[in-house]
Amino acid sequence: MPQTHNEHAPLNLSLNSVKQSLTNHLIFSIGKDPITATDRDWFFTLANVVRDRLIEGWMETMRRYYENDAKRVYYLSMEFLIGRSLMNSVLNIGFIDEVKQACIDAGVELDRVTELEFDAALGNGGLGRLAACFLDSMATIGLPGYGMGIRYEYGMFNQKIENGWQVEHPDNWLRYGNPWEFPRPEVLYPVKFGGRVVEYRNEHGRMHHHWMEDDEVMAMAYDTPTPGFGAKTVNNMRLWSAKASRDFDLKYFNEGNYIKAVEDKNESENLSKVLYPDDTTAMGRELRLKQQYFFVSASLQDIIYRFLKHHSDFGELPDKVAIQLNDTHPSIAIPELMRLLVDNHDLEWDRAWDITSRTFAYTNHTLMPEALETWPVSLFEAILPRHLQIIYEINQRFLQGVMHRFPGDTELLRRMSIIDESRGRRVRMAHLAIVGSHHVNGVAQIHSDLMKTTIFADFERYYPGKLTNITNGITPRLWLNQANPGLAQLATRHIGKGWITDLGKLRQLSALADDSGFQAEFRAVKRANKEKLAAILAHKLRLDVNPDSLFDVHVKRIHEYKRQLLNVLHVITLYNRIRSNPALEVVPRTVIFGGKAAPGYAMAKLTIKLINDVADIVNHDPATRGLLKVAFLPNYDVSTASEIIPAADLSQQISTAGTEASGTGNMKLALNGALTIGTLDGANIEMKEEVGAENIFIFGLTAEEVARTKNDGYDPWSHYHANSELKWALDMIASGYFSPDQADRFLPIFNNLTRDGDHYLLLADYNTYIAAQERVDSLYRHPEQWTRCAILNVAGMGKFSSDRTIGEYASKIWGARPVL
Ligand code: 26W
Repeated sequence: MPQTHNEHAPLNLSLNSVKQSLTNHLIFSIGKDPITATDRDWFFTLANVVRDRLIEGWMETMRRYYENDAKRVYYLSMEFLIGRSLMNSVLNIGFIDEVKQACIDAGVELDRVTELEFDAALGNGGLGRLAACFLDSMATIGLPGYGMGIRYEYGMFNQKIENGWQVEHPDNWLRYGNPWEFPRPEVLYPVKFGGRVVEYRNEHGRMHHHWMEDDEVMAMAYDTPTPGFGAKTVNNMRLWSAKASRDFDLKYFNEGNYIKAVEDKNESENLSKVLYPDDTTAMGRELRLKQQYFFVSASLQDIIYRFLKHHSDFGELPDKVAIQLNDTHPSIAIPELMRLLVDNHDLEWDRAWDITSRTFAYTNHTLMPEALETWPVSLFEAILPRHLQIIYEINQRFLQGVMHRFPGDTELLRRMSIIDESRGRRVRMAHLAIVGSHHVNGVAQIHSDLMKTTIFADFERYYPGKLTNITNGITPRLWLNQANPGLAQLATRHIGKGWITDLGKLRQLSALADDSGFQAEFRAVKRANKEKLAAILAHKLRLDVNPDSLFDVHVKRIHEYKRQLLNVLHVITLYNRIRSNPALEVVPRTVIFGGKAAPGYAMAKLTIKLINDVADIVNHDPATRGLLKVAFLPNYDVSTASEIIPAADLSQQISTAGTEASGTGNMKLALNGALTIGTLDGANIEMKEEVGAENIFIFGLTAEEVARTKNDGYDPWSHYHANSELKWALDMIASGYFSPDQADRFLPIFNNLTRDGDHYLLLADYNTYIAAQERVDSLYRHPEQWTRCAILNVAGMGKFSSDRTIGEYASKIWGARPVL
């Protein structure tokens, strides 16, 4: 390689260098005089200063991987929920002090400027944020990991609350430009759609398939450097944007139809226009399938191009490339790689299949039947006719194997088939992903166990050892070091800063759990964080809350299975107790909700309205004597999460047991010193093991009991009639106590929880939930005991670093190693 890469002017992290860059960028990149520069100009200036200092590490990293011929990991995901990058990069590079000082010297208010960055909200929730934490961990441990996804022009909608209702507003996050991305107009791949398949025999008599597509869209790469902690390794996230293909335009231009050509150009560029804001039901929407194939096809072309730069034998592909499918969303990659190998590179089917199935692995993130993707065969036929043929071939060979092992079991074949014949022929993407992958993992132990015993039980029997568990994690860089500098500095003062890259070190804090001096410091940090959040609530909601009250936090997507309504039933119960007993000594509480509802999910949207209507009544009723406040903080996203989580005392993780695959918010809150009130669901179970049963408030039916209860014929009315406080709360909802302007507004909620069967067993768990909340109150009355417990929660979160998670993927699934 030519050694020309070190000839540019040196950049460094010294204060002088940073100050020089700041002035230079403001003038020469932004084109502004310091006299007229706005805060936004300063944001872009700072972003440029920081970006400059990522690039050398980025290039060095890419060279290092190239020179080592390292095995590369491609994390294919429809979603990357990154949030803001400025402070993350500054902290990972490690020059926060210099940046702060340079800003002071330039008269720039850093805190105000960082607020101007739009969140990169290219994800819905847990699955997308997990992908972002994984990128951070891969870079931190030096693993050659590439994020690949879609550069949506509009990310997750902005949620506004109007008159208590959620209203969605478009997220035009690229409006002022994105300083972190590098457009690569030369990295451009065609992606085809539609048409038909022509079969022919070549001169050697071998059958060939030629796909005569009728649409073509170009995928253009945008690269974003993603630094690990210390920024020794700077990995790449490559997102694809749809551009109209020139050929396609020409067809109409030649016919003289200029307007039609431009219209079609717009249409094909719609592919990367918007993120589907739905993580609850898999709607078989044509545009979504096209988005999936679009980014998968471009990614695979790119992966193969890079592979072929130093290899010629596709047999080596599984040794040089691991592709992780983040849920089934990119699982069209399996037939696509088969197509590329068989149709374009002339490999025999069996050899291509061996290569393909040793390259892919699939992560399942949900057991909920309505979220499992299936596509109508007819839609596939119309958009990806060749892929449908390949899926049929995969399925036929697979079912032959099943038949061979379990002769005569046609029911088994029907259940395991990639094609569901029962509901008007649909392609089951999860089955395709399992058959085409060497490993399939769930995201917490209970989830993986349930995966093996319920939805994928047949596959567990057929492919013993293929299904496995890798418990989720979160990055300590964002969720402690950056979001909670007070607690981070406290930990560092006492145990050193090793925890940032080795979270297990937090265990050392257990020794300080009873130390009154440390307790006081710990409480002071929490108190300061609560004051900051109180100021935000005052500013955004014009709501005054008492920072000494217990901050009870429930933040996550709004979904029936996550049971925000169970929390509301507790709030109403508390309200009734306070009102009816003026002498009652209650622990003052501020109950904080945050989360978005899928735009088409009526029950979730009505839940938001109920929370806001309850807040209206409760917050203004003098009978509460200020002891109870309810707040719905709008537009829960990565940035607001970073403000709320450090201020939480109590973390609500109350999904019906067996429904929340893992949860990751549970980990973030506990890492920031909140105690968990939760069910034995998802990663809560493993958190309990780590912090000890005495330091977590567990309640409710277990997953087994939930299954049994449903089996035995669950009757919500029996709970309604057996518990007067529950009945009272439900009747208030039904009768319009909280909606005096429209008495029947919340009748659908009442009906859902009673007449319609209370699918998520809120009423069955109500009693134990209320009892658990009483235990919370009792403990909160003893600040030393509470603080001890909170410290032990922080100390016990080491397991839940995404560094540990990524280490397990690397060794158990990817066969990849850090390249340092
Ligand atoms: C519309 C199709 C669809 C269906 C499901 C889109 C997105 C989904 C995701 C699987 C939803 C999701 O984010 N699942 C969450 O994944 C987290 C990371 O593993 C887990 O911690 C959560 O428990 C799980 O709900």
